[in-house]
Order: sequence, then structure tokens, then C-alpha cells
Amino acid sequence: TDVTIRRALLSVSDKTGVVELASRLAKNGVELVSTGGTARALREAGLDVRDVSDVTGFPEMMDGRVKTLHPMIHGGLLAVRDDPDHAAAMDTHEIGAIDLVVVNLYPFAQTVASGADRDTVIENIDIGGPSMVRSAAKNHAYVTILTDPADYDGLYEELAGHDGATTLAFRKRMAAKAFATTAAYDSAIGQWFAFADQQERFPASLSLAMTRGDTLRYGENPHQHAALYLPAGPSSRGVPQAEQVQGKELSYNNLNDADAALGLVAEFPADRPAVVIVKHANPCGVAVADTLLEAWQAALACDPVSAFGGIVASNVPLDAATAQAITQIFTEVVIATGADAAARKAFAAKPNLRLLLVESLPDPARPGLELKSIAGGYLLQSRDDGMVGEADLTVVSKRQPTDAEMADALFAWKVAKHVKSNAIVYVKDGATAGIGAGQMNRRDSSRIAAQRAVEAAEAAGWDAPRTQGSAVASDAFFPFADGLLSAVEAGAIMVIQPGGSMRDEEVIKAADEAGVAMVFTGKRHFRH
Ligand code: 93A
Repeated sequence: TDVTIRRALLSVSDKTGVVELASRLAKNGVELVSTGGTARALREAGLDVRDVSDVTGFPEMMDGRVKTLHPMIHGGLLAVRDDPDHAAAMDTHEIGAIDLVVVNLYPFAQTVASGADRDTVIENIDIGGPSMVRSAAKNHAYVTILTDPADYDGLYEELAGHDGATTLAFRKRMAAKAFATTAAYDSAIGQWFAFADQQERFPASLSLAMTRGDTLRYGENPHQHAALYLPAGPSSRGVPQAEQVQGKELSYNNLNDADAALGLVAEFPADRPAVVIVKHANPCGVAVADTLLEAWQAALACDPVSAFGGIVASNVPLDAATAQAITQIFTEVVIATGADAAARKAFAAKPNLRLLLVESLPDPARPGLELKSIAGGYLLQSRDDGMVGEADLTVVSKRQPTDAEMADALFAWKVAKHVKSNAIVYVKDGATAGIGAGQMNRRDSSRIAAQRAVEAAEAAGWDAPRTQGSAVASDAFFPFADGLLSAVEAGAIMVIQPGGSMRDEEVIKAADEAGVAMVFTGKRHFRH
């Protein structure tokens, strides 16, 4: 059962040890056949090699996709040499037996790991290699298959101990390894296909093409260091850079809050003025109105206490009246798509106020990634570009919402997306009436939002809080009816929420009993 090695086919991507192996084989009088790159490496080492194309009578073609896939190769690998029919076929077609195959495969897994694009990954799916490996391994009664440079030493021992032949035991061992290798290889390919979508959405490794912009005075707190990094090269993400027109140096928190304010105000089409006031990255007042001044006043009225030291964003250029009004309270940052000369003059009276102007608003639907650090790693996710319009909503209540209720509900939903969870947002007539943010349970957020509305009414001398007759948004579903009922108690007559709770039926029943209209978005907006 020993088989003397007379002819070897070498075709390796990992060329480790292949020159030494081929030299030893050549010294034993073994004929060497090889594919393009491998043949080149062997010739460079001064060895005599026959090209596969010379054996097959075909050139290696189609970018190497078809090199060894040929009966002259596979006939030489698969023939049962003791079978007269097989032997006759070999004779007829002048197929020479191949006794040893040394193959290792295109580096598929390494290519995926390198973050290569889809086409490159596909090109690195080896077809001819595994075919030869499997042909040789199937026919291990006659053929020796080596798929790992670590086994070359074992081959030397075999050849030395058996007069240039291998034993059946060795060939069997190598065949088993060969099938395990091709199985693992195909399994990696299968995995990649199954998860290719996810893999393509994110880089295989993170080396952010960023350059350091300003070193910031400090981070979130004075004992933390901080710097601003910006995308290297021209901004390719369609996000306009802000220009600072006046005011103190921007701090880490200023940048973070201004980003939150601009991101929210950009959700409102610029055909109607909108104002957002942000504190600690949460909106504390949001309003749209016929004029910018009215929008500012309505946004401020929601929570005048929190607005102190806030960050103000507008979706339209600032005018003098609004600028005047904003400067009446202490404001850290104002960011807008412009400011006329009179508005600039009004701000100039407050030299510390940071005025930022952007050419345009960032597109809320733009693609992008969000990075967050955790101990020992980073979390990367696509940005929350979820947008909900009236057409996406399902009315689940018996009562149909009115147009005005629907408008307030969609407004509340936009705001809730930008409020840290748990988020509860009441909206009445295009202005937030109460916002509950960042609580660990939804009931507390609801309570805070309603309480804010009561306090705002007291401060403004209104008869009733503006939660009366409001629409309320919840960033995630109400797990129980009690959350909805407390909103009803606060005066909500319209509810917008994702739906999808186990107790949806109970919650819908409660809404119907209270005569409240309710819509499901089918989408939630956690924000942490
Ligand atoms: O592109 S292939 O799937 N088609 C083939 O016919 C073929 N024959 C050998 N890949 C093929 N190979 C692989 O080429 C081998 O598995 C080995 O990994 C590589 C060696 O190519 P070269 O000798 O040109 O460096």
C-alpha cells in the first residue's frame, strides 16, 4: 500500500516552506507541476517546474479562476489506478497520475478580516484548490494530500523511511485533515454570506480617518481632558461645519449640546420657524410658530427654569427681535442657519454668548455611525435615522385623531426621538407642554413631564397647564395601561407610541374608555 511519489502538483497561496519541499522532491527525482505564482516562486529558486497550463493544454484564464479545473488534473487525481477501465481512460486521454498534491487555499478568512470590499472577498473564494484537495483526499488510496505547511516535515519522514513512498496510514491522516480543512473553509464562506450585510455595514477594524481639531479646555468635567476630532479631508457626509461668529471658546459640553439642539431642530422643515432649547443634551422646550419670535417664546414657556444657561437652535436665520429676546436670559450657545446684521448686533451686546452659524441643516435621514466607548472596547451603531410620517402610523383607537391632534402627535414623536430615555413628551398646538427625560422608569418621566407643565402654567399665569388637550409621545411602548392613564389624567387626548407591548390590548382598551385617540408607530426611539 505504499505509493512512491513520482509526480507532485504544488499550488499554494501560503508559500511558507514550499521551496524547500519542492527542492527535496526534485532531489528524489519527483516531477513538479505547478500553478502561476507557485511555479514562479519555484523557478526563482532554480527549480525545474512544469506549468499546469502545459499539462492541461489550456492557459490559466479568467483572472486565475480557471487554472486546475481540468480532466488532465482531476483525472490524474481521481483515477483508481488498479481499475482497468480507469487505466484505459488514462491511456486514451494521456492523463498522467499525480501522486502528491500540496495545496493551501486562497486566504478567505484573512481577506474578510482585513476589511476588504465584497468583490475582493468573493474573488478569494478558492474553487480549484478545494476541488483538488477533495479529489486527492477521496483518492487517498493512491494520492497524498498536504494542506498545511506544518505537515511538510511529516512528509519528509515518510519519504525517508519508505524509500520515497508514503504509507496508507499517513495518506489517510492527511486526507482526514484535508476534508476537515475544506469543510471549515466552506463553513467560513457560508457564515460570511449569512452575515455579509451586517459585516458590510461596519468596518472590520476601526481606524477612524480623523484629524485633531481644537484641543478643548476640558471634557465633561474640569478634571477630564478633551479634544475635537473632525473627518480628515473634505467632509463627505454632507454635514456642514459650523462657523463661530462670536463668544467664548466652545466647551466640550457646548459642542455636545449644540449638536443635540441642531439635530432636533433639523427635523422641522424650514418653511416654518422652529426653536429648540437644549440643556444637558435634552430638549427642555421646542416649538414651531408663524414667526421665529413666537416659536422662541413658546419654546421658552415650556420650561423657563431649565432654559437658563441653555443652548438654542433655530431652523431659519435669526432676526433682530428673536435675538433680542434670546439675550434676555442667560444663553450659552445659539446655533442657526444664519443671522441678519441686526440680529448679530443684538448678540454682540452679549460678548460671551457663542453664536454658531451653519450653512444648512444636517439631513436627519443621512447615513452615519455613532461611536461610544465601553470598558475595553467600543460600541458602534448606525445613527438613529428613523423617521415616522402620518402614512407610517396605525390608528389603534376607536376614535380617529383630528388633523390638529395628528400634527401635535407627530411633533411630539420627533421631539421624543431626541430625548434621553425614558422619554415622555406632551405637545399642544406645535409647542412642547412638558418633557420628561432620562428617568429609569416611564412613570417617573410621565410624572415629571406633567409636573413641568403645571409649573410652566403657574409661571406664565395660565388657567391650566398646556397638557390639557395635548398629544403625548412615549419613545417606547407603554407596558401597562397605567402609563397611558396618567397621561390622560394630565390632560392628553392623543397618544403616539410604538406599540408592541404584550398588553397592547389592555392599553388600547384604556384609551378607548377614556375617549383618547391613539396611534402606533411600530418603531421606537431609545436614546441613552
Ligand atoms: O481560482 S481558483 O478557484 N481556480 C483554480 O482553478 C485554482 N487552482 C488552484 N483557485 C485555484 N487554485 C488556488 O490557487 C490554490 O488553491 C492556491 O491557493 C492558489 C495558488 O495560486 P498561485 O500558484 O498562482 O499562487
